[in-house]
Amino acid sequence: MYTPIIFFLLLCKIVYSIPTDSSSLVVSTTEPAKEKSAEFSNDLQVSPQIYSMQITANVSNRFARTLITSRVRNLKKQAQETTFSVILPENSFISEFEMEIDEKVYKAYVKEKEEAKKIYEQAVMSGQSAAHVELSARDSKTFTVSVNIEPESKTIFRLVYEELLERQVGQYELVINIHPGQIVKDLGVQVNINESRPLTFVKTPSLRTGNEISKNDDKLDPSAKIYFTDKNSAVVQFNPDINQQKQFAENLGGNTENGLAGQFVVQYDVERDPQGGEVLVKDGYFVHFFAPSELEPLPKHIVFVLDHSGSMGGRKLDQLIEAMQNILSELDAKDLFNIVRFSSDASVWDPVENKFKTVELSTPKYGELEPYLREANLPQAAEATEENIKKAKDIVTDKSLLGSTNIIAGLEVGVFLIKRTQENKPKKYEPMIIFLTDGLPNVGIFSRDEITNIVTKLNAGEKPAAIFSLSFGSGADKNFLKKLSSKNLGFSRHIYEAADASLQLQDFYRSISSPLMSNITFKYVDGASEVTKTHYPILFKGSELVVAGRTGSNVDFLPHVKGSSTIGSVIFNTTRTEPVTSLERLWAYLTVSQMLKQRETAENKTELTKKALHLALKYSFVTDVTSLVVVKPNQTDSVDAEMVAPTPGIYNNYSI
Ligand SMILES: *[C@@H]1O[C@H](CO)[C@@H](O)[C@H](O)[C@H]1NC(C)=O
Ligand SMILES: *[C@@H]1O[C@H](CO)[C@@H](O)[C@H](O)[C@H]1NC(C)=O
Ligand SMILES: *[C@@H]1O[C@H](CO)[C@@H](O)[C@H](O)[C@H]1NC(C)=O
Ligand SMILES: *[C@@H]1O[C@H](CO)[C@@H](O)[C@H](O)[C@H]1NC(C)=O
Ligand SMILES: *[C@@H]1O[C@H](CO)[C@@H](O)[C@H](O)[C@H]1NC(C)=O
Ligand SMILES: CC(=O)N[C@H]1CO[C@H](CO)[C@@H](O)[C@@H]1O
Repeated sequence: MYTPIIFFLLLCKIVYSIPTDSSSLVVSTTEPAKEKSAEFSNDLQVSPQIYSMQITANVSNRFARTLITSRVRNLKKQAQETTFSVILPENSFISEFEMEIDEKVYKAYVKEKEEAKKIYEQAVMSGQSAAHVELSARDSKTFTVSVNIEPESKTIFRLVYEELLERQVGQYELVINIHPGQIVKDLGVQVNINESRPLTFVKTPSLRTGNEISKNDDKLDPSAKIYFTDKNSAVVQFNPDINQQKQFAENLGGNTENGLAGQFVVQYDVERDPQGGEVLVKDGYFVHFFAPSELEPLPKHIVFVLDHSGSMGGRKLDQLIEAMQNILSELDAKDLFNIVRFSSDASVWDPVENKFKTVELSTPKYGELEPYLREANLPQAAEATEENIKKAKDIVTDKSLLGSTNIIAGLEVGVFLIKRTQENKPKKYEPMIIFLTDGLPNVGIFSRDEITNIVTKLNAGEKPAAIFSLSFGSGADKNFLKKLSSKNLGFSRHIYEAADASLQLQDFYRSISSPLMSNITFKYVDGASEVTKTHYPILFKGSELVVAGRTGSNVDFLPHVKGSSTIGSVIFNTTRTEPVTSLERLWAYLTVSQMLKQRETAENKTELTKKALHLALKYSFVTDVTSLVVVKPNQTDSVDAEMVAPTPGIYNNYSI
């Protein structure tokens, strides 16, 4: 979900951003400052000039706090409008924003959403017009504010956002979007990494557009400076001068006049604990990082449930075929797999005859097909032998497509295949379904809630399959897939319809291809409280599980981790480290994020909203339940001065 951010700037501006899937951003503002006549100004600079943009990020215990400082000056002899726009990672929360105008600082406050919305609507009624700003990057959200700058004066914007870096494929990645919209004389990024464990590497890969996965490209090598201050700390600096900014802009496919527009990325990892992970304790808070380094991947039974309806035709199908060629190659020799296709019907790949066999359903009663499917003698799961993989690679290139999208048929057959393998094979296989669709169900069962309920019920055996859903392009319902996966031990991903779709699919597969442990439970001693999620269905190689909480007065705080792995059921001990910085905000961030995620799919959101709101206000996080309010000078009657000074208590009223 994106966070709409509401701004109230008295007298001059209101900006209400509604980030959309497709990337355009709606911003409503007042009329732009009137250009009087050019003769008043001798300089050729049209818009206000950003003469400095500095971005600093402190990363400690994988928690990043990023500050963007943008200094703008208006060289003209009349007032001009300037827009401060920032793209930030989807999972981050803005926590501070201020503007400095004529040496006076105007600080924004985080407010309950409805409250902020009322002010916004009030202002809209007083007549604001709308404008569009194009700014986009995948998995991101945008923050925009516009203000007038007085003639020959300066304005400084400062924005802080925070996020917990997620470990994927063996590394943490801090992504910094740089989009000043013009060449900036003094442009710099500094990242300070301070970890509790030794750093194994720190890298700065090629700059990215943020919209396509690209290979490393020498022309986009940021050539950033990396200094190791000690074995746990490093400083990364990137200071492209005017010429380099033009060069990068061009190589990223943009207009050199608009300056650098792309992502600067820092990747790193830390030394791992071989077993239970490290527990950091400080000031009554703890954080537990768990990524065991000595486990073998579990064998898996993976069922691909792939949309083969008419809408997949053309480029999307070509990309899926290309991705499947690589994904199939990466299966482990110990794995089992099935391929199910669905369009108007479902069909199952038969490795013996190497063809897809349609599951004939005359008058299907979905949710109760099991007796029928048992009779139908569906093909067995294939072992991931070289021969089977070769056949599968060949058969998936078949491009015959049928009209409709029978999602329930595909999923019910997929869940059945998992269940049957569990009955037939005494050896434990980690059950996984990869479900990909580009559209809405339009045959079989239409109701997405009903499909979710049926599949969840069918999948509720002793060892349910983790269902990973992929929405391909804009035609699929992301919320439905999110709910389906979150109720079935998995998660969903969006595959953007673009030239690199096949790479996106492969990257996704790589992140889940090696399950190391299942049924993982973190055990904490008495006294630990307000602990985040402690049970996880699966841990993948290269990722990490993070649990945070409060320790109370217990000083000998050493938790255990239980779970199943290739060596059977294990109980891991942990090691304890003293962190370099406070853990409180990390704990608050993780707690609020998990509550908001749970809230997305909860039937009754009341209690979760209340709890998330309480913490978001306390720690000043701009989230789905809170908004930012800034009051600029020159107040008018249309606003209650209470909005300027935060009065805790008043804004705890909320409505859904
Ligand atoms: C980073 O840490 C330094 C030293 O602790 C501090 O002075 C600076 O304000 C921090 N910057 C951010 C963005 O938090
Ligand atoms: C990194 O940690 C050291 C102590 O180990 C501290 O002195 C320094 O200020 C920290 N730097 C940042 C940026 O937090
Ligand atoms: C998962 O673990 C819990 C205890 O840690 C155990 O009671 C349960 O039976 C396990 N479930 C499976 C499917 O192994
Ligand atoms: C964990 O510690 C306990 C004693 O504190 C010990 O008996 C047990 O063997 C340890 N487990 C592992 C996996 O090392
Ligand atoms: C949701 O839960 C709250 C209490 O947690 C309750 O007061 C409210 O009636 C519930 N709403 C619905 C629609 O069930
Ligand atoms: C009513 C009021 O306070 N007006 C002020 C608005 O701001 C300008 C300069 O920023 C002042 O000159 C006005 O007096």
